[in-house]
Order: sequence, then C-alpha cells, then structure tokens
Amino acid sequence: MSVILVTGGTGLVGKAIQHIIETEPEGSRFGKKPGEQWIFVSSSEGDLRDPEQTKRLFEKYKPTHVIHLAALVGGLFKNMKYKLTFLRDNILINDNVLHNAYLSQTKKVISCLSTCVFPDKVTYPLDETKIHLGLPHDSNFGYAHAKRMVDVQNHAYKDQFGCNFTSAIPTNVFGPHDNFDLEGAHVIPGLIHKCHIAKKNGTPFVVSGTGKPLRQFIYSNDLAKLFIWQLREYDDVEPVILSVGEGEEVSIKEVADAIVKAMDFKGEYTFDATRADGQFRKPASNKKLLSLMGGFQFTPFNEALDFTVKWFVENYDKART
Ligand code: NAP
Ligand code: GFB
Repeated sequence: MSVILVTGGTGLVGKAIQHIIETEPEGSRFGKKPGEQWIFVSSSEGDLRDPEQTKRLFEKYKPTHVIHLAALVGGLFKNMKYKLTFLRDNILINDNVLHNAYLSQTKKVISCLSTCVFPDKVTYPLDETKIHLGLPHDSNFGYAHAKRMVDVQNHAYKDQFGCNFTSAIPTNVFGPHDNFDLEGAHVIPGLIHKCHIAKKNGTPFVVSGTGKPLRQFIYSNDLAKLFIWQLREYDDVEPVILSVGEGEEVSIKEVADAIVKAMDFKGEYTFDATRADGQFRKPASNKKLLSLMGGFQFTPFNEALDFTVKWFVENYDKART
C-alpha cells in the first residue's frame, strides 16, 4: 500500500495532478496504480509553516511518498513586494515538510522548485547543473533563494541520512484552478482576468510592462503527468526541469495577443511600460527530461490557453479572483 501525500494539493498544480490521477486509466503510466491512496491537502489541514501542525499532518496520514507543492506562490509583482515573506514562509514550509518526511521515514519526496531559481546572468540554455552559479533575478530573490535551498536540503538529507528526496523545476505553469487574483497572479491568469473585466465593462485591456520578455509555459495537466512520471520512475537526488522545449519561448505580447483572440476581445488593448518587466528570459532545456522519459507530447499552447480561458469564464464565480 502506498500513501501519496500531495501538499499544496488544492492549488493549480495539485488540482491538475488530482485530475490526471482520477481520469487516466488505472494502471496506465499516468493513472492511479492498484493499492495507491492519493491524499490532496491544503492549508486547512495544517499550516505547514508551523512545525506542530506539520508533525500532526504526517502522523495522521503516514505518507510513504510526498509530492511537495505547498508554497507561498505569486507572480512578479507580488514577489517584488513581499521578498522577505516569500523567503521566510517558504523556508519554514520546506524545512517542516522535509524534516517530518525524514522523521516519519517517508520513502520518497519530490519538492517543487521553479525556473526562476536560476541565475539571471548565466549562459543559456538553463539546465540542472546551473542552479547555484550566480544570483537569481532581483525581482524574486526571496522566493528563488528559498526554493534553491530545497536542492541543498535534499543533498544534505541524502548524505547524512540516505533519504530519497529529489526535486522538480517547472517553468511557468497555467491552467484551470489557477490563482487569477489581479495583484498576486502570474501573467497568464492575471491577463485572462484583466481581459475578462475589460470585455465585461467596456474598458481598456492594459498589459503591464513592454510585452518584450520571453517565457516558456507548461499546461498544468501536462506538468501533472510529468510529476507522476517523476514519482514512479526517477530516483536521483538531482533536480529535473519539467518544461516545454527552448523553442517554445513566447513573448508576453504574443501571450496577450493570444488571450485577446481567445476571449474575442474587441476593445482598446494597450501596454503600460511604466510597470516592471521582471526577468527578460529564462530559457530552460528539457533535454534531461525527454531523454529519461523517451519523449512526451505537450499540449499545444493555444489549445491549452483556449481551454483555460473557457474554464475561467465558466467558473468565474468560484475561481480564485
Ligand atoms: P497555488 O495555486 O498558489 O497553490 C498553492 C498551494 O499551496 C495551495 O494548495 C495552498 O493551500 C498551499 N499552501 C500555501 N501556503 C501553505 C501553508 N502555509 N501551509 C499549507 N499549505 C499551503 O500554487 P501552484 O501554482 O499550484 O504552485 C504549486 C507549486 O509549484 C509551488 O511549489 C510553486 O512554487 C511551484 N511552481 C509554480 C509555478 C507557476 O507558474 N504557478 C511555476 C513553477 C513552480 P491554501 O490554498 O489552503 O493556502
Ligand atoms: O508570471 P509572471 O508574473 O512572473 O510574469 P515571472 C511576469 C511578466 O509578465 C512580466 C508581464 O514581464 C510582466 O511585465 N505581465 C504583463 C504581467 N501583464 C501582467 C500581469 O497582469 N500580471 C503579471 N503577473 N505579469 C515568476 C516568479 O516570474 O515566475 C515566480 O516571480 C514564479 O516566483 C513564476 O517562479 C514561475 O515569470 O516574471
């Protein structure tokens, strides 16, 4: 019997993993396996910044495996505003989860980093060997340092206690059940929400920044399959980048144009260049992932975006806005 605890299980990525586990054929590569119990928890079951609540969560579920997603998460503007909070909350969460996994002899933990942890000044493409080769972009140095520390912790737990702790490095993620809150959201949910408001009120759709920065975006349901693969088939302490290919980089303007098209927005559409652009680009290589998996079919960006826009409009009343 395996008990797989997914911390942060009610968020964008957690909900996608739950969807894949519940919809893929049982026993298939990305489906639930016989004898597996999957548990998806939010902070209502325990604030993981608190050691006692974390201890009680592990005592309650006694997980054999953990996919550790729980984190204080946000887009560029929220990260710029709350650097200490992102640093401290995420350090607390990660230390409590990893130490309780060690104490309760959890067989395996996959923790979640992000491509924003990479140095801002380093040769491209970004790959798993470059995480610690320089400072991250200033816009999210709090979050980035907390996330980088997980890689350090994983190596330390392995060296001293032989723990099987590893990590995933997703690129920017989007999909249903995202956080669409205008102030804290990442770019795609933020712009979908903004465009929805502009269309409803007949007001301008204003994109922050110049629109020039480049990003790679992975659809949450694709990322979910990659996490399930990593849980089942990858047991090395070194992280794996979970991303679409370098060739899939798109500009923020291309993203905004795609949102305008997907929402059939006909109103005024402008850019506010007085707002920050953040990191210009962070092109990550998925060569290691594809060589280990033997290939993977990513959902085309526009198809995933159309589905996400449709989900948001249909679930506006219950979405996180
Ligand atoms: P999300 O939608 O904001 O969900 C965050 C999850 O973490 C929620 O279930 C939340 O539960 C939980 N959580 C937050 N603070 C907690 C606390 N103190 N104690 C317990 N649970 C807590 O985030 P997401 O986008 O799914 O991100 C999941 C993981 O992917 C994170 O580790 C993030 O760093 C990483 N990631 C995300 C992206 C992206 O573009 N979204 C990119 C790269 C990496 P409540 O709702 O109850 O607070
Ligand atoms: O997803 P995002 O907020 O974060 O994207 P990062 C920021 C880029 O989108 C900047 C532009 O170039 C912004 O100028 N943008 C345009 C907007 N309009 C908007 C908008 O309405 N909202 C937002 N948020 N951006 C994040 C890190 O960096 O990457 C997180 O801060 C995390 O920690 C995430 O790692 C994956 O891609 O810049």
